[in-house]
Amino acid sequence: MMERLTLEIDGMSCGHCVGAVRRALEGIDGVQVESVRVGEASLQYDPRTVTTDAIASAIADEGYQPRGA
Ligand SMILES: [Cu+2]
Repeated sequence: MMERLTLEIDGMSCGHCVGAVRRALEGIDGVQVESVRVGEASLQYDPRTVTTDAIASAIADEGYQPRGA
């Protein structure tokens, strides 16, 4: 069963940021990206495979600051 998650993300400003966040999310097992735009990402994830903390960490590793995870 997939769960939905929408993250607000600080520090994104342009298409490069959108691409970086999308690539980071697409690289996580158990994550299905729905949409990424400046300041926000929506996705579905499998809680048996991945935690919201791991998802937030992957975004933080790219240099952006997720909120609400
Ligand atoms: Cu940018």
